[in-house]
Amino acid sequence: MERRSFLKMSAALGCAATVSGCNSSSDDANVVPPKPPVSDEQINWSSCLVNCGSNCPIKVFSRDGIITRVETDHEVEDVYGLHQIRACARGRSLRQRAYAPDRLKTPMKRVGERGEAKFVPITWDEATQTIADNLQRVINQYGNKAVFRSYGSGAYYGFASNACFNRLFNLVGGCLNAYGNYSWAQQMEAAKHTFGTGSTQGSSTITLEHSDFFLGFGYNPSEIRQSGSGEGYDYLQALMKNNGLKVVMIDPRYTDSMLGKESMWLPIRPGTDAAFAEAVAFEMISTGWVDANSLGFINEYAVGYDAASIEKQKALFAASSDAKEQEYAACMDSSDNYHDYIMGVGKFAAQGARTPEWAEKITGISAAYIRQVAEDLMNAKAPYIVAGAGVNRQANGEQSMRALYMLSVLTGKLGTPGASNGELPYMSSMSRAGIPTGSNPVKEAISFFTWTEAIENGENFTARTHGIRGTADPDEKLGSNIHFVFSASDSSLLNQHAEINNTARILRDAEDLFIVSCDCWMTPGAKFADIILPDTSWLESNDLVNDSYASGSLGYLTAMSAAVKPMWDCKSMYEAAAMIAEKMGVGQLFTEGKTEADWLEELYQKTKSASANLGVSPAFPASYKEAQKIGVFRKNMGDKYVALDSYVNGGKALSTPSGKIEIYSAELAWRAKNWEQNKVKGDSITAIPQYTVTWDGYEDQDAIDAGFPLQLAGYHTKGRTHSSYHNVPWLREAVEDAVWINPIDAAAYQLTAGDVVEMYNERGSIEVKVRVTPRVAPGVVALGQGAWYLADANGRIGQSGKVIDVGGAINTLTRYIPSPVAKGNPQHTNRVQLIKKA
Ligand SMILES: Nc1nc2c(c(=O)[nH]1)N[C@H]1C(S)=C(S)[C@@H](COP(=O)(O)OP(=O)(O)OC[C@H]3O[C@@H](n4cnc5c(=O)[nH]c(N)nc54)[C@H](O)[C@@H]3O)O[C@H]1N2
Ligand SMILES: Nc1nc2c(c(=O)[nH]1)N[C@H]1C(S)=C(S)[C@@H](COP(=O)(O)OP(=O)(O)OC[C@H]3O[C@@H](n4cnc5c(=O)[nH]c(N)nc54)[C@H](O)[C@@H]3O)O[C@H]1N2
Ligand code: SF4
Ligand SMILES: [Mo]
Repeated sequence: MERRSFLKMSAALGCAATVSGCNSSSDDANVVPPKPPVSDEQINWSSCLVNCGSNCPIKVFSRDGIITRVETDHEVEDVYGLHQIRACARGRSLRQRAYAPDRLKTPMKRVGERGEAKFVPITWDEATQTIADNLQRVINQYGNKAVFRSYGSGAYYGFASNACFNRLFNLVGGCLNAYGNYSWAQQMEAAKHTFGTGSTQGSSTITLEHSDFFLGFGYNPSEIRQSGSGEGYDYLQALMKNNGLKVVMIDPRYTDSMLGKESMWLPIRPGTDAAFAEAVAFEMISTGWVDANSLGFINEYAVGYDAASIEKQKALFAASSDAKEQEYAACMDSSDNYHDYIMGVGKFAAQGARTPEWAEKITGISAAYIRQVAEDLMNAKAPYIVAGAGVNRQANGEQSMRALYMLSVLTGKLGTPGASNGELPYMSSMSRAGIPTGSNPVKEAISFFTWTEAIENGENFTARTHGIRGTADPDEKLGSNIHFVFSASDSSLLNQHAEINNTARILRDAEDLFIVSCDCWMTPGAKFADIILPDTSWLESNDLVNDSYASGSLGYLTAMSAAVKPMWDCKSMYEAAAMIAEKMGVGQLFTEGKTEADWLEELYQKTKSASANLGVSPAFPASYKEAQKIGVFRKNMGDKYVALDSYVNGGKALSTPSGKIEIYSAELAWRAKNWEQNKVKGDSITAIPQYTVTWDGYEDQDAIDAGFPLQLAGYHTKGRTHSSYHNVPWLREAVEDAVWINPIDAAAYQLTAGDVVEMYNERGSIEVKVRVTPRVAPGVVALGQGAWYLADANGRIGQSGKVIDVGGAINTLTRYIPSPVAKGNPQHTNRVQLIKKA
């Protein structure tokens, strides 16, 4: 019998689902059956609000103010479309996380050296007064550009989110802005300069049912979108509907998105996807296929395939009255065209053609397989190409992404249902009103990744040197270093940012730097704060949240209600920001005289009217309080977006400078001439996509000569969402933190499963266990990112000359070098060496 039917039947019989408690003998007729232990539990709806792209609802059971257990959503029949939003193992461990021994219980101030983790408890009054005083002092002394709220993707609240601190800053003159993100920085720039999009306008996952060939680069929805309603589930459903679909996966690791669902796995060396794409392009062009099949499409919809298309666009720009377009024309050079580059003719004669044999040596994938993929692409009527963000999180990941996007252009099938352009699949989500942040009087923005450098040298940042935005000309300086960092629901303060030893040095050495951390747990970054504010956890919160950004075709909204009162001396981010605002004389402006309940009612009503015609199930009730009783509202958004449909079939120009697909980007040609480049190997910008040899890449002979023979690929593991959930013992048991090594390499290093190694490079040393597995390409080792940095208690120094990180954080090994165009994070580009520990 199915569990559901058993439950239904036992309920109908009026007895609990515990079989032993149900006895129908007549002797017992007057005996009240013992109550099942669950009967007097209170039920509340909460949500898991990490940055994994879903916000799964969580059903919280409590008794007498104590959380007894949590369950996932199984409120509706599990029929695809309006299906159950089942939480993954992380969400299901939320009770452990809420009651973790390292919960921050009271505000604290630093008494030791920064990073030493010596704190004493203080009152909320003292904590918020100290923050207010220092914030005002920094603003008076250096201006609002010296104030920065660091990244913070740890809690996707609607109301009591870290946006509350932006609201506060904007009331006192603003703070330095940041553009870009750790997830997609390089690909956002690549997509913008190719398609005029933001990198998430690929065809929706469910349109895969119309495809006849799937080509995925670093595409791993089964591990990164684990929610029962996420992209991973949509992907499975599409594969089930389209049983004959040929699926080729290209990844240095054999991921859970494969496990038999793929037709072919091609283990590629990290950072070499552009070489692979160029060899496929060579096959498509050199066989005459492009001329015969797609040249018409390319000529009509794209600029840059050949010299003539570039000359034509150059003439249009030269004749424009727009000064910037005239500058573009002056930079454009038609000898830099894609055809000549791939074929190794004209300007590129010396470098030679991008043949499969050339790419085989770089990628590790045989020429025969490269030809096979090219063949499949040429034969496909609706090829669906998608590149995951692991490909972009590389030194010059911009080039890899642009090179992969090119393949979709060469097929000439864009706009056909079932085809896609290489971007991440488009997914809509339900709208939800959040706390208004007001507007920021400060206009300048740095790249999110450069904040540590901006502590030391922000005053000298310009657009030309660091890609800052919001200044009048490329040489105008930002004019201030960062002196105040507010880190809220954020571990980028240390653990999630590149090169931990460098970050720690900067935070320790900064001359005048005040740091606030607002978190729920004593994280590695919180140890560097001057003041720590303890936030309430999700299970203690009332809030309103939507389905986040990658929840697939199902949209949903959860009206969260607190299962238990704020524990210890914790307060929400809204309350914390309101207290600081009060101390800075803007308390009334901040709260507008409203209570938490008033805000939530207002935001609920706004949300409700924005979705009035959407037809959510069940319908939204009149008040927020009633909505909290219901908990979850869902709507099948039915995404059927086809990439570039409105351009190819609807005649709507793209928002690139030319209005067309840009194989040749005039803006990048301009930046190649005007931006500072070539500070390190691979730091270069080119008008057309080109495979680039980078520092710590496969072809970085300097790093190999320096003693680092293995490429280290990071990945997002099922055991955590970034650093979130690291402190849950169940998850540490379920997903072992071990570095994957291929049996060929393991034999060379004489390693067997379970051995402990020191993995190191010039940036640092970590100690980790080894997992020997053919699921990783030879010459590559792979480690899940997000483990918490922990310096060895005895200060043991590793081969790197740095204290060994026994926590095993991959960012102890990553390098701080902003990428050329996006100034983004290259955290998957690393070279390392291993030694076995005795
Ligand atoms: N379980 C879990 N889910 C998560 C997260 C998490 O931490 N844990 N984080 C969330 C967030 S914020 C984000 S941004 C996304 C991240 O999602 P992604 O960026 O897609 O995740 P990654 O694991 O970094 O990379 C995906 C795959 O790319 C492969 N890869 C790495 N380098 C290369 C390369 O050079 N070429 C090719 N072809 N493949 C490569 C990796 O082996 C991996 O299997 O995941 C989200 N979901
Ligand atoms: N080497 C390497 N580094 C990476 C990546 C990689 O692939 N490799 N991925 C990058 C990516 S894609 C991303 S998005 C970033 C993510 O980096 P972060 O945005 O820093 O994400 P988390 O590590 O999840 O940290 C979130 C923090 O929020 C805290 N938190 C959780 N719930 C609450 C709450 O209710 N209130 C408060 N106040 N705090 C809370 C958690 O304890 C944690 O400290 O990491 C990046 N770093
Ligand atoms: S980590 Fe993501 S998939 Fe897992 S429960 Fe939380 S929101 Fe859902
Ligand atoms: Mo991310």
